[in-house]
Amino acid sequence: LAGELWWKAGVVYQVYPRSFQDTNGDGVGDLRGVTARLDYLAWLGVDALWLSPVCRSPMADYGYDVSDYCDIDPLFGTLADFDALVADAHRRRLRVIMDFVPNHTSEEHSWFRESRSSRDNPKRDWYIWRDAAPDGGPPNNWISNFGGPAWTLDPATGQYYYHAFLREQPDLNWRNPQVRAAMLDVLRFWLDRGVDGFRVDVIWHLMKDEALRDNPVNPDYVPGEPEINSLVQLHSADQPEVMQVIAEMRAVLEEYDARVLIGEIYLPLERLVAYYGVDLSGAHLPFNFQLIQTPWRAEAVARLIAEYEAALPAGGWPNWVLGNHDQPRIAARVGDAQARVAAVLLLTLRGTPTLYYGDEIGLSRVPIPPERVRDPWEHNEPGRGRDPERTPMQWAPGPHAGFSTVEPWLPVDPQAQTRNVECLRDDATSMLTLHRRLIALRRDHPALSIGAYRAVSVSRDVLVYERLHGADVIRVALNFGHEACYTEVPSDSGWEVLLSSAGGRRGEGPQEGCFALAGDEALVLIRR
Ligand code: TEU
Ligand code: CA
Repeated sequence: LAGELWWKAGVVYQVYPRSFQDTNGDGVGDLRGVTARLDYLAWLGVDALWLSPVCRSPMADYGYDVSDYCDIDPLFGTLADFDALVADAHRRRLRVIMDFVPNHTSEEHSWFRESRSSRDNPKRDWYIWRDAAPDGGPPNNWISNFGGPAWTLDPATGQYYYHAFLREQPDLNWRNPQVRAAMLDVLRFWLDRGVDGFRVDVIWHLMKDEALRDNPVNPDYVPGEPEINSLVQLHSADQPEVMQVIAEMRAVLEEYDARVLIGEIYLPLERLVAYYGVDLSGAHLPFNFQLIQTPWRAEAVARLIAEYEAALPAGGWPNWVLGNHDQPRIAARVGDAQARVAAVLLLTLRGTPTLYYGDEIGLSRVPIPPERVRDPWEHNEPGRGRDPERTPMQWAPGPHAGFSTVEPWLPVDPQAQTRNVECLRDDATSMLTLHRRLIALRRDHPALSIGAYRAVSVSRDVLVYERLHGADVIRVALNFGHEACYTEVPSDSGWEVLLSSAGGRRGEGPQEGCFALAGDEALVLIRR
């Protein structure tokens, strides 16, 4: 796929490097492990891999706390390993997207060490330092996304610093031009090394209210939800000034050819689409997490698709996400059977799909015994931890599922003996085969990758839509229910099954103008 089309027509695959493949026997995945599995990704048929952070980090938040943006953490390997990964990926026509974490650094970054060393240090203003409130408490009421206060008092200089996440993750001050220049240089550093784009962490957080006003109390807060939701994040995120920052990042990418800017944004639809920017000067793909946040019902999903399509700015390219390293896995949310329907949905909607590693083999919530909890969020707010969706990839039966030769950093799924790539790859009805076929269909039929979207119908359980390109019409019928039913097709043309989520049925035609849909089955049909 040439030019900018690659990120429109292609499928992005998220690799969580700690959990993909360990090659040096320390129980943690590494860059050589990713390289060793590139043949698998090429076989699966994806177009790009997005690597969660691999830069130098004390790992308080597993790499989302960077202490050196221009080096690889020794746990993952070296810059030479990274270069080899990019070269090997490109040889297989796979693109590499890096995770860029610009909102905060690690507290161990040299910039923060300098900044905290004294009130008049030249880097003091690189972070957000404020005096205590008159009562000695924090400067405002903002709360950390991981629970607890978002301000930590630094006794040495007697001021508080702001952190939207852990205290080990101080927020950078993006209002400071030196910070901007230094961070944009980080983008160039990796672009020069050949990366094909960035997924920008919490991009909607970069700018905060200049006066740091208190956030209003959320009247709809339900106790038991994450504490962050007890306030409306009116002043701590999604400020209009952030658009200028994103446009500056985008301008750096425009110095190179065919690179992609993806933004991580958890906001309601109407705000999300603002991140395409004025005249599309913002993110190419503001991550669309709406499928994660919408109830798994045919009508709700139909409404969501319609609203999203309607909200997109002219020329803005859509995208869809079912899961990532922060969210319960799709199979855990909707069940194993419906996860197949979800795969068909993700890979046939209009827009770039992002597939989370392991979802293609049907990985679900892996139980984590208390003594093996790794995510700090779980310690702050029990039940919120993200370890169950970050467990090792399952490659083969046998010890540690072929991920490592030693006990991995997180437990392996108890079902790994049968749920693994080796066992599923030649099984015509497996989840893995389903994914591979869907991805192949997208390649074979431009209607599926770049075609237009047309809603057809929705009933209580069945959602039907079409994808159109030139004279080609592909119709998708998804049964969100567990009961068998039928889906009608217009009788003026010949229709046949391209794919069933259950396997088989290829080439089958309608009977009396209908295709039977088993419970939890999705069909992809083509008009001949
Ligand atoms: O996540 C940002 C973020 O908002 C999530 O923590 C979200 O609030 C939560 O998972 C529930 O929806 C990004 C990274 O993806 C995450 O892994 C990091 O921990 C976080 O930023 C801080 O860098
Ligand atoms: Ca390792």
